[in-house]
Amino acid sequence: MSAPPTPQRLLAPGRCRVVGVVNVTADSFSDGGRFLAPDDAVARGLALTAAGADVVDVGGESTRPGAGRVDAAEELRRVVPVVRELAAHGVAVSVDTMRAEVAVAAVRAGAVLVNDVSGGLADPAMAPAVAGLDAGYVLSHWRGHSDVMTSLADYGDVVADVERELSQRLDAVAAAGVDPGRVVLDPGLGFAKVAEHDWALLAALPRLAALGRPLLVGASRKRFLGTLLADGGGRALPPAARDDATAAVSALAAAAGAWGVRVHEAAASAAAVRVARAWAAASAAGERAGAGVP
Ligand code: PMM
Repeated sequence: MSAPPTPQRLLAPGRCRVVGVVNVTADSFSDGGRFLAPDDAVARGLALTAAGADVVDVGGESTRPGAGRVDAAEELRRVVPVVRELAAHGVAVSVDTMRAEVAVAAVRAGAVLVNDVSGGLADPAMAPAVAGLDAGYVLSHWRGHSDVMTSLADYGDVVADVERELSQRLDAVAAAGVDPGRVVLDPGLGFAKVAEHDWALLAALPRLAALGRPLLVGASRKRFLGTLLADGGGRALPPAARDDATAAVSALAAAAGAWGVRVHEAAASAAAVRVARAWAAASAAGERAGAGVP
């Protein structure tokens, strides 16, 4: 059993990482209730790792549209034992939380990445807390909690607005002491976004990469894939049937240079990012040969 990678090694440029999701929740939109028992959550994390996940993202609070919040004590109770056990197995663990208190406890239990979908906005203590931790920080674009976010999907130019708001948050967390070199940015697909916003942001990954930080893409099983693949009667494809489309996004996100893809099923996305990598390597070799470079 090897030790989990350091945050520096985890964030180093190179191949696109597969971040497997373990929701220790009763009400997440695609897997709520399946992994609420700690043993089931740990087994799921190990299965994701065996299927090719580089990181396992453990969350104790659902962020689906309309969801209410769980209290901090319950979130800690759900998350910390699972993080500790997976880290003890050598798994690189990320903690999906908006609370500083949970982030600190999870890193003490062995997590190497704090995944904050609120980008530090939900808890003013988050950025100062992360500044004191030896962990990476995923900063997502976010405008408000799940109970109100649908009403906040109002943009002039979604790409320009998300780019500006991410950049402002990056500056804010840096001002609170977080080393920007430890930050991964995430466009926050589905968070105060409708389908056209999600597609526009995926298409703009190269532009968002110009913010100078690695990018994480969380498209897995999201609504915009369900509506794309709706049946003839206009009924969205259900979440559990969206994994093929998710893997297609993983290939394209990896080809666009994403640092990572956050997914509920790891095997197909792990294959997809390897295909993208082989394709990119062959393209680069072809270009060198065309230019006469040995
Ligand atoms: N989406 C969900 C939860 N956490 N974290 C990041 N960084 N990016 C995301 O897009 C994201 C996230 C949505 O809920 P789920 O856990 O049920 O997929």
